[in-house]
Order: sequence, then C-alpha cells, then structure tokens
Amino acid sequence: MRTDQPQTIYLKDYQAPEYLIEETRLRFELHDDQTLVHAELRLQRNPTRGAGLPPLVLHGEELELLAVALDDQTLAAGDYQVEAGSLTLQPQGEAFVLKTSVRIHPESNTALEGLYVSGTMFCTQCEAEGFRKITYYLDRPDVMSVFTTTVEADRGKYPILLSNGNPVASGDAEGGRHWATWEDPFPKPAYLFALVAGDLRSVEDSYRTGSGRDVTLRIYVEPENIGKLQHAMDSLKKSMRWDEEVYGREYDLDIFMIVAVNDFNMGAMENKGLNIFNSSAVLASPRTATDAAHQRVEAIVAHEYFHNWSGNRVTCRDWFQLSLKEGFTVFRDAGFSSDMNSPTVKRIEDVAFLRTNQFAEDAGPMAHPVRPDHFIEISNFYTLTVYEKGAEVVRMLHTLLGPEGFRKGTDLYFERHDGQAVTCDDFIRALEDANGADFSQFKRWYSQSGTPRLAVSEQYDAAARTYRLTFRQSCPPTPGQPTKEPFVIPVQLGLLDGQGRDLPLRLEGESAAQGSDRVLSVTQAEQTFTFVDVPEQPLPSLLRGFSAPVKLSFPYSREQLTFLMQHDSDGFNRWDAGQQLAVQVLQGMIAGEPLDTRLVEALRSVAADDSLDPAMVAEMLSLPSEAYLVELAEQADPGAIHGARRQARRAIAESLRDVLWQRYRSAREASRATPYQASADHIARRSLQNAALGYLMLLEEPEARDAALEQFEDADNMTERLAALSALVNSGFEQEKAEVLARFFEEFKADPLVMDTWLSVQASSPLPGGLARVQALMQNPVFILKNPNKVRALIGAFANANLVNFHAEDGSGYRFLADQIITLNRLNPQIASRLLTPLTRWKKYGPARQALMRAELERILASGELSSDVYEVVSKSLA
Ligand code: 0A1
Ligand code: ZN
Repeated sequence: MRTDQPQTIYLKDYQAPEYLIEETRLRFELHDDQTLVHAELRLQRNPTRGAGLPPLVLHGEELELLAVALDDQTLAAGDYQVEAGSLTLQPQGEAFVLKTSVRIHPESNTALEGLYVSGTMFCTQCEAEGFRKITYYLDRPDVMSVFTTTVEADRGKYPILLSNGNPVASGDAEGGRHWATWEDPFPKPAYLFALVAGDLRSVEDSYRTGSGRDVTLRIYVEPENIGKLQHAMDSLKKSMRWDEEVYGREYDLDIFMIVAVNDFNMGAMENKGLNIFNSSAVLASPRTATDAAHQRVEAIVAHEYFHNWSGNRVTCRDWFQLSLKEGFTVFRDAGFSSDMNSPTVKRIEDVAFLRTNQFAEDAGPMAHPVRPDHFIEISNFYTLTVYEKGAEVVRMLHTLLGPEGFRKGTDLYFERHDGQAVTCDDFIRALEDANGADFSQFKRWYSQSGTPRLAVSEQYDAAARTYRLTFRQSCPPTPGQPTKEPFVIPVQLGLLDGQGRDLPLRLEGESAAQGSDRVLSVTQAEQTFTFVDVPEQPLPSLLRGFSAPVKLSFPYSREQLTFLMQHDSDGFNRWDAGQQLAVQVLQGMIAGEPLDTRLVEALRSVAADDSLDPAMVAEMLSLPSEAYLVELAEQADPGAIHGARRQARRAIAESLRDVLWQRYRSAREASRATPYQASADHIARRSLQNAALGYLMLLEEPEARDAALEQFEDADNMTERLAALSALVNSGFEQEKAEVLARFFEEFKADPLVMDTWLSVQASSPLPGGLARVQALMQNPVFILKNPNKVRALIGAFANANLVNFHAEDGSGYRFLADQIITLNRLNPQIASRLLTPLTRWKKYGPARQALMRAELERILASGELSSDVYEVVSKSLA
C-alpha cells in the first residue's frame, strides 16, 4: 500500500541504466511459512553512461533483507541503505558481484504479483514490476541477463520444480527435500522470469521445427485437469507452424512449457520457455468449455507463443513501449486465428469489441495514446488501447505496405534487434528501411489519443462521369491533448453499381482503372478524391474490413444500408451495413419511434439465405449490444436502451418465427447426429442454432421452452448446454429456470471454470432483482473473493454486462461495486483497479446517475490507504 504521494513517471525522463547485469544466479528455498531467495548478480558499469561510479540503486519491495555482500565482502548495516522500494550501495569498481539473501512470504501474497501460492503450487507473475517483490534487482526491461535458477522444496509436496530455459541438474536435499537447476541461455529482462513448484501432471508432445530440431512440448496442470489439455496442445503446435510459415520465426529452446494456474490476474504470461496461464486460457473439453472458450484458448496459446519473438527475443526498452510487443503480438494472433477460422467472423468479433470497449476507453478519463507518455502505475496500462488499438495500428501498417512489404519489414526488425530492448520508433524504422517508406506522419497514431472521426460526403457529376468523395477528419480532445494533428487513415473502399457489382476504380490523373477495391490514404484534415469514368451514381462501400480504427460517417439512407447488406462484396461491410441500419432503427426507438420494419425484412432475407456462412448469419442477426448503444449515445438512458433492444428482438422473433424455427431445427438435428467437433463449420452451425434459440425463447412459448430443455438435457457439449441454460435463465419460466440452474450446479460444482460461467449467466441476467441475486451468489461456497476469475465472473459480469441492474436508479449497483473495490484494494490492487472501469464512464449518463457514480468514486478515494493502481484510476476519473 502507498504511504507517500504517488509519483508520475514520464517517458521524457527515460535514461539508460547506470549498471547492467551480465549474469543472474538465483537459489530459492521454498517453505510453507517463508521463502528464502539468494541472488548472485554479476554487475558491470554501463559503458554508455560515461565515467565514474554512481551509487547502485536496486529495486525491491516487501523484502526482508538478511544479508548483502559485495565481491564476497559482507556489508555492514552502514554500508547500504534500505528504503521502501530500494536498496542503495556504493560499488568500488566497474565490475563486481553482488550477493543478497532475502525472506519473502508467497503464502500470504494475495496480490498475485511476484512469487505466490495458487492452490497447491508456487508460481510467479513478474510482468511488469513483480520481480522486485522476489529479490533486489534492476527490475527494468532494458536490463537483460542470463539466468541460472535453483529451486529447492519438499519432494513430496512439490515433486515438479520448474524455471526458464533447460533443466541442467537436480538432486536430493536433507529433510525430504530436493532441488532442480534450470539455465536460460537467452539474456532476458526480469519480467520474463518464472518459477513453478507443485504436484503437477503433464501431457507431452513434440514438434519438429522447419530446420529439423525437435522441441519437447509439455503442459502442466493440477491432477484433476489432465483430461483438458488436447486443445491447447493442438493450438500450440499450429501456432509454432504458423509462425514459421507466416513470419519465418522458429522456436529457439529445446523445451517449451505451459503451466495452468487457477489464480491469475490476467489471461497468461509469456515467460521465456515457461508460459504461465490462467487455467481459463488453457483448459478446454467439449463437455466443459464452449466454442468461444475453445477459440479463446487457441488465441491465447498463440499469443503467448508468438511473444517468444515479438516480446522476448526483441523486448521493450521501457514500459511506455508496451504496445511494441502487445499491439504487434495481438495483430499476429489475430492473423493466426483468422487463418484457423473464418476470417470475416474473426474480424467482425474484433471490431465489435474494439468499437464497444476501446472507443469507450478513448472517450473516457483514462484515455491515453498507444504509447503513453506518463503513468503512475504501469499495471493500469495493460489496456485495450495498448493491446487492441495497438494491433489496429500495426494492421494499418500491414495494409499500407501490403503483405510482402510488411514481411520484409518484420524480417529486418527481428534481425536488426534480436537480443535488444527497443522502442516503437525502432519498429517503425525497420518497416520504413525495408520498404523505403516514410511513416513520420503515421506515427501520430502512437502519440495522439482519442478516436478520430471521419465524415465522408459525395458528389456525382453525371455529365462529366466523375464521382468525388470528400473526407473530413477530426479528433475530439482527450486528457492532456486539446488539439490533434491529422492522422494517416487508410480507407479501403469500393463503389457499387445499381446491381450491386463493384465498379472499376480510376482516380483522376491515372491512365487506367486499378482494380475495384483499393486503399486511399487520407492524410489531411480535409481531402477530396475524384474518380473518373464513373458511368452511374455509385453507392460507396467505405472502410472495408474496418481498415482504420475511426468513427466513419456517411449519410446512408436505410434503403442504401439494406442494399449494402445484400450486395457488398466485402463480408465485413455487409455485416457493418446491417449494424448501422440496426443502430439507426434502435436509436429511433430509444427516442420513441416505432420499430422500422425494414430492419425486420432485411434480417428475414439474411436468416433465409442458405448460401451465407451460418456464422455470418448469426453475426448479422445479432443486434448491436447494449454496451455499443451506450458508447454511441451522447447521454445514455440504460432503461430506454435495454427496452428498445428487447422490444426489437421480440418483434424480430415474432416476425421471423418460421424461418428461425426451421434454422434452429435443422442445426439441432445436425448437432444430435454428430459428436461435438470444434471445427469451423460445426462452430458456425452451433452459433446460428443458439442465436435462433435466443430469439425464439423471447416468445415465451412452451415449444421454445421445451426445445431449450431438450438441448440442455441432451447436448454433448457446453456450447449448446450453456446457450440453453442462459435462454432459460433470462426467461419467465421460473420453475424450469430454477431446475436447470440447480442441475447445472450439481453436475459441475467441482469444476471452477464451469462455475465461473454459472455465476456469469446469473450475474448478467437483466431480469429484475439482479443485485440481490449477485449478493446471494457471493455467499455461495463456489465464490472466492481472492480468486480473480470468480471476481470477474460475478462482480465483473454484473457491472459490465448487466446494464439495467447495475445502473439501477437508486445507485445500489454503484454502491455495491464501490464496496467490493474498497475490499479488493487491499487484497489485489490490480483486480480492484480493473473493476473500476464502469464507474469511470460516469460522463455517459444523465445528471442523477453522474452524481451517484461520482459520489462512489469519492467514497473510494476517501476510504483509506489506496494502492497506486486504484488511486490513479479514481483520481483521473474525478479530475
Ligand atoms: N504480457 C501478458 C499479459 C500480462 C500482463 C501483466 C500481467 O500481470 C500484471 C500478466 C500478464 C500478455 O500479453 O499476455
Ligand atoms: Zn501479450
């Protein structure tokens, strides 16, 4: 906990380290009531920092210093200073060996940062600044060292002892103990350090790299989960192959390990050779995990594996550069998922997520550039802006360079910077140098926060056969950035003729048409492009594939949107036209208009279209989410948004009843006829089946209820069962609802991940009485406040996915959330800080709710000693 004023850290103050660490030798003695950490560091004055020997200042937090020696001379108490976050001493030469011994208490570490205990095992989480809770060190990513780690523990309780790199020695120790030594030959920053000790089981496989080396692959879990690893192992092998094929990147050690732990603050961590995963991001079986969960496992396994190059071999100079590894790696994992599944559906999911959540972040008090220039607590900057918008920025570079130019650029980047800690500028420079490109204006995407607006207008001249598109870009003010300079915005587009075909595209000054789908670079505040030889008034299809993370507006009529829904050659834009139409109609309903039946008719033709991928049909049938409608509103009225959407969904269900039943029955028939498979076509079929069931259940008819019950009872997989459960939970069939919830609980109460979904389904139900349900569930023994997955599943789902109940007019939802944050602030600051997000959005709501939300933020601020994590978000939200 913070006792002094929290300090802001600025990018402009960056200085290279005064000392470097050539070699790190660690010895851990793990016990039930304490852990001793002995460190031997071979240090050297950083030659780039000039002459003289300044004091050595090591990071260290919550460490009990037992001994310190410099070149084997034990230091006396007066020879060094221990302060809250540091150990300072005076070196006597350019190169020296520092030995320290400290005592730490992983057994009582509830923050889950540094070394901690999860279930029956010890594990670590060191990114970003957790290593300083393990030993005194230069805990910054530009200090890279080779590590040798010895772990000693009780043999019976901890038969498996792991760390980074290769196992080099092991043996017995006194008192029933044993030890193992691991050596990692690749220099790495301390944030990539990992240690695991436990009674674990593993599955093993092997992978032959393109150059013919065999790599052992091992995934470790607690014994009860051994049957849920096949999907992660398959995903790992596919990722390894894909990175060789698409980026030319091979794995570099002889062994690659993943360990699943139940208590983890994030999804997973890319520690060199020893990835540590939240069990929710590894474990999957048809019986216990949905299709979405299977796809999440595939994506996160890939993400962490891809970090071996984009993050580990080439790492970040400082934490302001976080998007260097995260934006790039998210872009890489999206490419992988796209290749393994339906590219259009993957893009739709990513864009819907970005527009709903990252755009909201960019419009709120925590808005920051992809490369932030200051922070109080770095843990608060593992954000959607750094990750998802960062990935969009890399995607734009890929669009501008084309796949081959981009690959030349990444090849140069990896070759030039292998083994280094670098910046986003180095990444851009490699792309520029490999292609002779100039991205100086483009780099504003890294420094300017906020979501740009792009307003487009058209002018057709029939006599001259010219068509002009005028683009006007602007970007709203964000904290610390009242004005912005124009961005480089790649706009992929096509022009449709009256039959819906793409017209050839020839710009003024060009000698011939250059295809019928192309990318224009909008670089000025206002810019006009003139197409020539245009035989008729066209309909523009703009920002295809969502080629830039902007809010585009064009004055489409509802007929034009319906036309694009049916004819656009770009699948993403067909979906997006439907979303824009639905947004217009729903916003009309929120303002009191009746439902425009053109939306219903457009969805009828989508639902009946057998030629469309069923996953696309499911996506197109889903109305924009409540959260997205909130994001689009100037001032959101939760009740009106929920009511309009529900009314529209009911009307669609009534009107499309027959075709929905037909699609439901044929999909459910197929599901019954074949055992579960997580293949793209089966996933697509189930998503349409479940979308149809969701609509049909709104009719509250016994026929739908029986279908849901049958699906719940008979299905052989969680995807179908959970959809049925959720449909019943959100229905008025009280008795059936209680029965299926109880049955589901009985069947799965020993499986924490399934219990997470059981909690979430109830926490997000919009039916009245939501808060009371959540409070009751907090008393259920399956709920554990110290477990982040449980907090997310219950409290997080209530605050983020239950619009009407969380925003209850009496402020009870806000008060409840603030109470939980105040408790969690002491237990786990990172989780407490993340839970604040919905309260930071107070400006979105009307005056009464604003006042209630602000009052809760103020109550948190006054509640006592705040962690730097919570302090930063609360104080910025109130500023
Ligand atoms: N680098 C990981 C994410 C991560 C970040 C911080 C953590 O603890 C505070 C844990 C994981 C990734 O991108 O997957
Ligand atoms: Zn990552």
